[in-house]
Amino acid sequence: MNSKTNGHDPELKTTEIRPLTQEEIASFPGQPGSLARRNFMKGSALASLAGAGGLIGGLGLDRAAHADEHKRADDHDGMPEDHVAPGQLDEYFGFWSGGQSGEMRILGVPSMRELMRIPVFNTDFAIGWGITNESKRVLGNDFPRGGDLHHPHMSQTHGHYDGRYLFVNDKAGTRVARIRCDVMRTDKITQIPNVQAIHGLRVQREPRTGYVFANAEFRVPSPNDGRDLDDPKKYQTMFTAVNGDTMEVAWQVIVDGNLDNTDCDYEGKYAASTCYNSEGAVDLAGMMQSERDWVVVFNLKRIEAAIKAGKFNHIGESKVPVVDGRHGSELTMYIPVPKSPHGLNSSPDGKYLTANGKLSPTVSVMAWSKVDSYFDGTLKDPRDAVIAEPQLGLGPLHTAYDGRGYAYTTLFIDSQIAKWSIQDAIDAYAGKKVNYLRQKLDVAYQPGHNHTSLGETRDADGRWLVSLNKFSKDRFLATGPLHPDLDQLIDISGDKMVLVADAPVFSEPHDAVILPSKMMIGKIKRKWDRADPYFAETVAQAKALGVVLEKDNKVIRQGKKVFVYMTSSAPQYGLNSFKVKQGDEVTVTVTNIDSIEDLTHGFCLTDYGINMEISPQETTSVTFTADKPGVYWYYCTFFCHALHLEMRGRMLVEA
Ligand code: RUQ
Ligand code: CUA
Repeated sequence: MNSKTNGHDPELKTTEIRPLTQEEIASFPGQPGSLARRNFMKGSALASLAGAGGLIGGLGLDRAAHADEHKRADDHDGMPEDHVAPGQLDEYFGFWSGGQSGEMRILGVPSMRELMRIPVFNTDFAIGWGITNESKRVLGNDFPRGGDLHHPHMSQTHGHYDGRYLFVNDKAGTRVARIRCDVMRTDKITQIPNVQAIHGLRVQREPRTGYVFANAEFRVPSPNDGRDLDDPKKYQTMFTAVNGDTMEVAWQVIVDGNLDNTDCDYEGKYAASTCYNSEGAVDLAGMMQSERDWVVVFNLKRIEAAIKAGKFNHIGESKVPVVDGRHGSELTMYIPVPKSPHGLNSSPDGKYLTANGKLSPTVSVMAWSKVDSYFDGTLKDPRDAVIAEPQLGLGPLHTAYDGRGYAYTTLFIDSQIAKWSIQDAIDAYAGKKVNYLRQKLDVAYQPGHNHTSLGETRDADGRWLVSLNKFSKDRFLATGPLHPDLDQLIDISGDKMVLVADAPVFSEPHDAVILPSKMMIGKIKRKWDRADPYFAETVAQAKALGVVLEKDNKVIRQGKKVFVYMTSSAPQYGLNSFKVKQGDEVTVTVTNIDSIEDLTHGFCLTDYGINMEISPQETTSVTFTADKPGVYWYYCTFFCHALHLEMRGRMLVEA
């Protein structure tokens, strides 16, 4: 193993867990007074922070000096720890956000192999997402063609992943979506009213999900119908709770400031959000003025009671109950924390909540018990909920946990992950002379989120940590001006973090969740059930027309509407050809009667921009206007048989 993997302190032996001395900390690159190379780039990053350049400045990374710190670590038997031999299965699932692609991805961990993509807010030609009738029922008919997906979180029951759903946000389209984990398909998308840009998203842990909490980031006039355009004082944003079972919006809370990330407790009492721009500004300089912004805590019971008592309003056309949670409200608590805080992370022991300082080198640790005291009136100053504020380095964005009392915080500007002891940080804040910092690990480069296996549940197992880095610079073969992002896999099972793998990723996966694959045993279907609700409406329509999908191959005309039903069974469609008239509205429904696992067919209609996937026992349909006369071949797009290329037929369109 490369002894310099931690990048800073080869003297500090892995076996030796002791608090670092002040000298050791001072010698860390990134600490004030350190002469190490990293200070050089930090200087420029800080300089640009002071200007309007923001956090992205100062990325003049010195690759050569970095190289030996980032060699892959090998374990004792010569096999890299992330090695998963051909035919072997990964021990963990990773559910990865696809960022600006608007999709989700399933990865195997530790191999970091991409196993599957799940289209959500995007259109996807392979699956026909955004093309088929079934997907349009989920997406809506005039859906925005794309999305910006940041935060995937799995539903929980009593603080454990329960394998039912994944919930995700769309910042670009102000939406929340739900993915069924049994078939790994998006089944509901909800547009959030009255607000703009859903960013932070988390799920209720206790007793179950339950609520899906969603933060709207941008402040806008409400209703946003053209009024108050030039009057930012009247802009506002809201915290939203969605019912995870029905995917209807349960309620909204008006807040001060801009909401960023969110999390909740382990008892079902509170949700909380980081909140920046307490200044209410609309430009960068204005937003960075205050030394402190807030963590806003939402008292769920009080909000529910207020709504029950009728103390809410409606905004514009929306039927959603909206309560006022601005300063002075009994429903909320505003905890001052430095400075434009970003990530918000509950510790798996259920005791603490950390807000990551972003523009401050600190992470603020709050105790949920103090939140109790605030709402029962015994704690007067909300700031007293903060019980530790460790100084970790520059640009803390997100914190993950290992279930052993350690926290791992990404430092965006330092390009490092800091490992620290929660208890020691609490003791240090109380005045004891202890050193909470355990290790800083270089990552390449500029980490945003990090995530530990099971780290947002009671089951945090301290096995893996992934650092989701925003830049890869020169760590991969050149791919043109657009570089991949870089997700780095880190072994945290020992005393020291050890970097074990680099994985290039497309289009900014902000966040991910990681859980043992054995938790999903028996939960994931390997083929469709004929009674699946995903295509139930299509089945019902066929039934109404007297069609038995599993065996009928026929064309039914109703005026200018034509319904084409066919089966698919390798290597043939049930219909060799069908005839329609120019201008007809045609619905083609294909039922894959093959029941062998993995025997998927496609239906692609040439020159009509149509493709769809039909997996074993699935029914898929598409509706289009036959606006071009002539012969149009349809063919199978999934290689299904030795005669796959022959699996085709003709649509004849009469002029
Ligand atoms: S946010 S890089 Cu969209 Cu999750 Cu923190
Ligand atoms: Cu069916 Cu290829």
